[in-house]
Amino acid sequence: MSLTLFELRARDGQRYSQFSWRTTMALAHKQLKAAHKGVRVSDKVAIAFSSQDKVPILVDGEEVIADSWRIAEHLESRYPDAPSLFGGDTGRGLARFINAWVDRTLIGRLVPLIAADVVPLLDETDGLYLGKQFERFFGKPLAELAAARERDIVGFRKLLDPARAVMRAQPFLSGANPAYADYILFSLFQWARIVSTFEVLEPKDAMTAWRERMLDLFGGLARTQTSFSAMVE
Ligand SMILES: N[C@@H](CCC(=O)N[C@@H](CS)C(=O)NCC(=O)O)C(=O)O
Repeated sequence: MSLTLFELRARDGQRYSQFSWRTTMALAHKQLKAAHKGVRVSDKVAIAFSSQDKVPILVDGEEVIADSWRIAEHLESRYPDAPSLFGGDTGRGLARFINAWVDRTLIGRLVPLIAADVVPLLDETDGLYLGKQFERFFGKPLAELAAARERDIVGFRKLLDPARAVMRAQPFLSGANPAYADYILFSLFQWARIVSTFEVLEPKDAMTAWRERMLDLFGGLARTQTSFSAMVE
């Protein structure tokens, strides 16, 4: 078995792709080791072998799988004896809801507040590429988006209420232990802490305590291994 994960790398090695963090956490959950290969966001030639233009991409032996959700499903079916990412078909169905909630609701409300902080972490070509992509997507200059963030973060925090209610009752979204639904939500906060010093969560928020628990998982994997060089084997 040989596993390679292709993910984004910033100029100084920061592993800033939020979707790739879902896969990194899923691999750790499954107790699988992978080689991590960094790619630049504007370099589509490096990932042309996957017949699409986004990361994460997992190469598992002869198989090439793109898209974090599809990768999670692949890991679950290919490694059934390792700890489960979903806890069965019902859990998989509910995790799919969390995937859609994060992708369709939360990302669009947090990313614009922090997008301006990402560009200086990239080299010139990548910075221009991603900056333009953000501006096209959110329809405003990055500086304008960032200027409103102290106000707009309040609305984002409110959106977390369903998750916050769960955290008051149990330590993880998935119950007593973390699973893929937690990794999906966590990827957004992990991205934010890698690219920005902006306080997304308030210190006393139950979500902050959950984020700390997530950072502690797998020997502090997400807390310590934010830099690409630390992951190269
Ligand atoms: N639905 C995909 C989204 C992947 C995605 O948007 N990846 C971003 C990085 S976090 C990317 O590769 N962007 C490059 C581009 O859009 O050119 C997944 O879940 O993996």
